[in-house]
Amino acid sequence: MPFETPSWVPALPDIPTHISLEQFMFDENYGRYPLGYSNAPFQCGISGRQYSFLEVKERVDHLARALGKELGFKPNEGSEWDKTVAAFSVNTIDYLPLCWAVHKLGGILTAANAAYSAGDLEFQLKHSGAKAIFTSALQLETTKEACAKAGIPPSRIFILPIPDEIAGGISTAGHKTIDDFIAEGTKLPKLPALNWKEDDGAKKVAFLCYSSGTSGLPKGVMISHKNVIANTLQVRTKEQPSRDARKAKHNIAEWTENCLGLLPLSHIYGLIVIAHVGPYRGDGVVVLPKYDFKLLLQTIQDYKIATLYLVPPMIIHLTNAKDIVKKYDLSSVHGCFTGAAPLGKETAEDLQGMFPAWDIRQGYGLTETATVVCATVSGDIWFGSSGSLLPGVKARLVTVEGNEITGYDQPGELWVNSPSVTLGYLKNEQATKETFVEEQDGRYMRTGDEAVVRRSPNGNEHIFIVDRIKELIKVKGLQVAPAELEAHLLTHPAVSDVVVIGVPSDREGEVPKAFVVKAPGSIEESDALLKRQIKQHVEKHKSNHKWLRGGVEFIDIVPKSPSGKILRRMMRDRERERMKK
Ligand code: 4UW
Repeated sequence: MPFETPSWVPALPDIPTHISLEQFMFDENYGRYPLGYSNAPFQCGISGRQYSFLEVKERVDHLARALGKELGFKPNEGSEWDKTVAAFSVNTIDYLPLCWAVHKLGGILTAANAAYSAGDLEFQLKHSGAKAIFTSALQLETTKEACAKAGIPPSRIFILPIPDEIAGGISTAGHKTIDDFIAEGTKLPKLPALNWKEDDGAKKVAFLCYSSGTSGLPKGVMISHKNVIANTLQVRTKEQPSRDARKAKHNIAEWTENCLGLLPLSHIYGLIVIAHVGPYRGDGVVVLPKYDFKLLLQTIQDYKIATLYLVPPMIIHLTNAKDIVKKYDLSSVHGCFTGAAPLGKETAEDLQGMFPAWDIRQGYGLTETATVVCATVSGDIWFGSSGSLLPGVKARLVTVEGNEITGYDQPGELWVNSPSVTLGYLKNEQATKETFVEEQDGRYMRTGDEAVVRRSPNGNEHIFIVDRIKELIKVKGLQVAPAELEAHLLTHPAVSDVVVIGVPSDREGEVPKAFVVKAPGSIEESDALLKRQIKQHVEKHKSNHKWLRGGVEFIDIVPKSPSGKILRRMMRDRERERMKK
């Protein structure tokens, strides 16, 4: 028997499957907060620029008209795969309007991490078959380099504007901006609505986000319109009772608030939890394009932010900087939500000591489950726990031998069934088959995470993520695939074999470390020089968060199974033992 959602969680409403995400976000028939009363969905935390929800609706409409004309995309013609547009930008208030305009055309938005190197971006552009790209001034050079290699002409590189103080004077002249398109769109005829039938939204892809899954290189996760609609409704439904309680406590009829849009909107946490759930329930997202600690504190104070969405390294930053933090008025905050990597119990307690009134909550999820599987909610918080299951989710715990665990406190791999479980990996049937499995009671995603279920003092079943079985490394909550770094390191002449693992880091959660077997010819060089060269080989070609901050160590042999598979876990356990000493 799988684990299920507690009975006190309200039932999930019907999930519409004949509409696109854009319709879901703007049409009041699907349960959203009334458009006219919503906060501005996105407001720039630096310039203060914002548009009301009704204005955003118009901007999306005009953008879709002009973009459709420019790229030859029509809402009801051609496959969504021929209408893929990439976004490669720091956070801006235009990021989501761009996504929704692409959806209005029946297309796919592929979101690339703004920290990507040209090589990383080139891979995603080629793999996704993107036909055009929107980028910001900061990423323009990298975009040009990647597009030249991926066959996207300069005329298809468009700009998402960012505040001048962030753009640092970089010129984007010669490239159309989103505002140019919107101005043009006001003069173009209205587009026909999408003519989707029941279930089309369950099959059509809205977002293509990249994740390495349980092993290997980054893969394109096909996220349907239904997946995102489902997760938005799942989170909203589970949180509704605590929001209603807050409304009652403050004796107000309506409740909208500001939340923090600092985490990358290109990552599933930002894209779904922050940028869809927030605006759908009428909240405003205060968007920040970069992580700067004092700017963050100032923004919380100035914009009276109520909900913080953070990752554990940022919480550690807060608890390590008590003297700075207390100079700011953070009294507007009532909730701090964290996920993407484990938040230690001690850190949560430390933060609670600083802010006794805050609900310090944790959510767990994956790109492949678009997004949240379980989360703690106000009134049911247990530090260390990732909370109980969202409505519509079933979970199994399975041992290495394939036996199902139905009791408490016994670890097993977490398998998840949910309407938000995605369609699979693009052009990778093997990985899709291994990761998404049909069981008698539905389709499950094998998460590659080890979990236990525990019963809380108030009788609720909570999920604790206790370890990672899969290869993934999480640096500040962002994915790094060891196999990608290993393949790259093997191209260095001094490396004859290599294994990369994640090692703990206070600042970043985890960082990659390479264990290298030296190539015979390279033995002459000094170890220090070789290590530096190997690190630089990564720094030259890979995004900053993939750099070997855990160091390089030389070893004689990479431990492998008889079939040649790297025994990564053995390396990791060995390293953990060494660090304990
Ligand atoms: N504890 C331990 C956690 C946790 C975790 C994720 O890059 P992806 O594919 O996706 C994410 C999703 C983040 C997220 C999900 C749900 C949610 O509520 C929230 O907001 C607070 C954020 O990061 O990486 C997925 C992998 O990240 C690890 C785990 O290994 C998972 O398979 N992970 N959340 N609370 N580990």
